Amino acid sequence: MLDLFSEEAPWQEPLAEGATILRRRAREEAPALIEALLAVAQQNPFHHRITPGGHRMSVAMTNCGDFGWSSDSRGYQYTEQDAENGRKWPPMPLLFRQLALDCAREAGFPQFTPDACLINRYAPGAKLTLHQDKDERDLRQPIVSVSLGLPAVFQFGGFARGDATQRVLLEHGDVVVWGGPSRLRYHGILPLKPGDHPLAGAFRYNLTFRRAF
Ligand SMILES: O=C(O)CCC(=O)C(=O)O
Ligand SMILES: [Mn+2]
Repeated sequence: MLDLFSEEAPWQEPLAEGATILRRRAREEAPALIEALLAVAQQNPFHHRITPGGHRMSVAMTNCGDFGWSSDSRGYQYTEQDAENGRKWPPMPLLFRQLALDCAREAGFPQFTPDACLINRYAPGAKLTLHQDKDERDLRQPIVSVSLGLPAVFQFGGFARGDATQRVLLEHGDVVVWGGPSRLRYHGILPLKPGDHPLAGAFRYNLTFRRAF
C-alpha cells in the first residue's frame, strides 16, 4: 500500500517539563517491532490481569526483559517470572532496547537503562484509567512509551488524580518519554475506537520501557 507519510521525518512536541512526544519516531521500525512483540506473545501470551480491587483489566498484557509488571489480588509488582505460568519473561529484543535508549537520549535522559518492557494490547473499548507509574525503585529513570497500530487518546495530567489533563492523540509510531519533574504525572488511555490498521489489525499495542529495580 502506498503510504504518503512514510517519508515524513519525526518531530518533537513538548508536553510538560521533562515530558516529550517524539512524533512518528518509531514508524520505520514499527513492522519489526510488531513482529517482535508478537513473537514475545507467542512465548508468553497476553493476559487480562485482575486489579487489587478485583476487576479484570480491559487491556491485555505481557512483558519482556529481566522483570515484568503484573497485577493480582495482592497488588502490583515487578517479578522475574510470570506468576500465571511460573516461567521467566522472554528476553527484551535488541531492537526494543536500542529504540528505548535512543528515544530516552533524544528526550534528555541519556542515562536510561531499562530492565522491563510491559506490552499492552488494546482491543476496541479497552482503556487504562488515570494512574501513576510508581512501582519502580529509581524514579530518576524515565518512562519510554511506544504506540503501535490503531490510534488512541492519551491523557496526561498532574500529580493528583483530579487535576486537569491534556488529551493528545497518539498514532502509530509515536513515542512519549516522561521523567524528571513529570515522572509521577497521572496518565491514561481513553477507550479505544474500533478500526483496522494495516499492520496491527483491530488492535493498538503499546510498549512501555521502565527501570524496575
Ligand atoms: O498505552 C499507553 O499509551 C500507556 C500505557 C501505560 O501508561 C502503562 O502501561 O502504564
Ligand atoms: Mn502508565
